[in-house]
Amino acid sequence: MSKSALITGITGQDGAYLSRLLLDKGYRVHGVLARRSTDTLWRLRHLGVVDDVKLFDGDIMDLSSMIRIVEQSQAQEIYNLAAQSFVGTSWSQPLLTGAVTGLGAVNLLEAMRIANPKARFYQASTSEMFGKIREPAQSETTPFYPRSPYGCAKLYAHWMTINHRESFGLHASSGILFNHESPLRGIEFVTRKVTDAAARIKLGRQKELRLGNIDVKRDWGYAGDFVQAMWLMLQQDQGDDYVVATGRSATVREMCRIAFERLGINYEDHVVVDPKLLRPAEVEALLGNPAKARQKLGWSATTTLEELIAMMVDADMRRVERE
Ligand code: NAP
Ligand code: F7E
Repeated sequence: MSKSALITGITGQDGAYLSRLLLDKGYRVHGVLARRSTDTLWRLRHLGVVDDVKLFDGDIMDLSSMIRIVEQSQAQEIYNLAAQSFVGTSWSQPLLTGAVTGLGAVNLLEAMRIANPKARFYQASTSEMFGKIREPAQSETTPFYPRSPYGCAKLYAHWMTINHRESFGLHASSGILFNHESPLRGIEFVTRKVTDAAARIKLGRQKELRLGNIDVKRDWGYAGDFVQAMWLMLQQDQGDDYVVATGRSATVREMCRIAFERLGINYEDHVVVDPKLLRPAEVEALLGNPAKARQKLGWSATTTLEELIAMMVDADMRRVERE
């Protein structure tokens, strides 16, 4: 009998890549589909998996739906990827972010404890928990200092995952993932905003690109690499916490240069810094130390920032040309 997995947030960037990975490994893949008035299946369609996954109506904020779905899917592995994941929005909707991104994770942990305590649990934690960094390279032992309602909500979910592991013996793991991107990244995140704009500018559909703070640094990797680390965590004998990162960081400015150069354009001719896009509190610099993931999981990032941005720019060029 093939293994069964349940993914919340299956319609998001990581949910689509994780679905593809698990289906390729022979899993039966189940997902939670939160009701929306617009089409959210485009990523699953793009990767050619929409007909291969079984979707259940539900919402991470609704405990009863989570209990039913955990029961019905009989999943051995449960991946909690559902979140209000855009940091910018978390200041305008802090309570919704807390309910979905924080309490939502606990709903799912409780659903698993009630309906299927033998399953293995993955929590999508984040480098945003490090926020105002306490060490130049952040590892599993670096103290946290979140800087946004999103970071605070994720920190609650992170500690509740550890607490459920220690209190009830659940096989629960938390992946502290640094920024990871792809052609399936939401357009509101800075890499996709830049690669989409570079393509539009190249094709004469747009003239300028307005950004916020372009001197911040991020450790950017490829989502296709990062979902493998999620799976590896649930193959270990014990649940644990792991930093997943590339170990290289670059500024938004540098990332812009790479993207525009791919199309033979100088970013300085088009990028405008707009103070209206600055965040109320900023995470100035992030750099992950993925040594534990390398040693214990045998995982390391294989896609460079240049390769990642090239992949995204090329995909956006094809898409904008078709429009
Ligand atoms: P994403 O593209 O924003 O996907 C978020 C998913 O959550 C979507 O499927 C969304 O459904 C779903 N969702 C939102 N509210 C929900 C609700 N109330 N009930 C059920 N589902 C709900 O995020 P991502 O980039 O794939 O990231 C996956 C997870 O990793 C998130 O938890 C994110 O916070 C975390 N993370 C991401 C990164 C990164 O760099 N990408 C780094 C660290 C951690 P709809 O499609 O219907 O909106
Ligand atoms: O911002 C700066 C912005 O929105 C990156 C999520 O997946 O990764 C993501 O969160 C940086 C920030 O991602 C613009 O101020 C400048 O410093 O792409 P982002 P994020 O906030 O790092 C973490 C790990 C997650 O867990 C989150 O779910 O870029 N920036 N100008 C801008 N950012 C945006 N979005 N738009 C701008 O115009």
